[in-house]
Amino acid sequence: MKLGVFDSGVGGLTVARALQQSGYFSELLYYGDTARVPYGNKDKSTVTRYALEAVEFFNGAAVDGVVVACNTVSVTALATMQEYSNKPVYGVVEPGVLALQQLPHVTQDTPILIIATRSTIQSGVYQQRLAELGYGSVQALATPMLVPIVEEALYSGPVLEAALHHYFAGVARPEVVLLGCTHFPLIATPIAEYFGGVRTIHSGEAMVSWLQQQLQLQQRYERTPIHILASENVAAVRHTALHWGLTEL
Ligand code: DGN
Repeated sequence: MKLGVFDSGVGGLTVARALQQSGYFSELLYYGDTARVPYGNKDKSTVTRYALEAVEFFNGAAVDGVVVACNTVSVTALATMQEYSNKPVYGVVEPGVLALQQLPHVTQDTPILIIATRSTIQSGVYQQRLAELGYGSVQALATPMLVPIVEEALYSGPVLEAALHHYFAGVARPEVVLLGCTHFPLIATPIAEYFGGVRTIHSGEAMVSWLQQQLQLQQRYERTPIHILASENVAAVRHTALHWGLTEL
């Protein structure tokens, strides 16, 4: 199975890495809209317009489905993308929710913290979904500053520590942190350690597990080459991909 992977920039590379490492896919085609990143603070109509341009691109590409490797796009434009796409489009919200449901020892009273961009938190999509499923102890927090921190490769050290303190100082200790932004797996360990060791949910790992279950994937491939395209500065995206552990570029 060949998959398209769409993101506003480089964050979706964490999802692409999980897809690549899973071995379930024969090929990946990544498209990052680096010319217009970040999407996290843009309004719904703008994000939807950009997402539809990505649909147009993938409609003409030789892939069997498209993963939306961005939470901001998934909460804003997934249904519209599905409407206009000529192949299945998979968003990261349902996989993240399923990963939470399948995490051992999570009950409806387990304290859960969702962190994401401002758009994702303000959309209320995760909060509503978890409320529907009966989770009663959910906090949601916009942590937009963590996106440029990851892009600056500040995966540890004083800048990250200050940002974590800035956002989390007043937050009751959760047991699970749902990383509702595809940049955040790169700082999952410091986030978990800030709270004294908690479990984290990553969009990429969640997507692999969800696709495997939904599509009953069984065949494994020895290699999963990834082709990387971007609306601007593709060399920088490829550089980040290598830095973040993708291979077969
Ligand atoms: N990585 C994106 C997400 O998962 O929402 C956010 C990046 C951005 O566009 N600010």
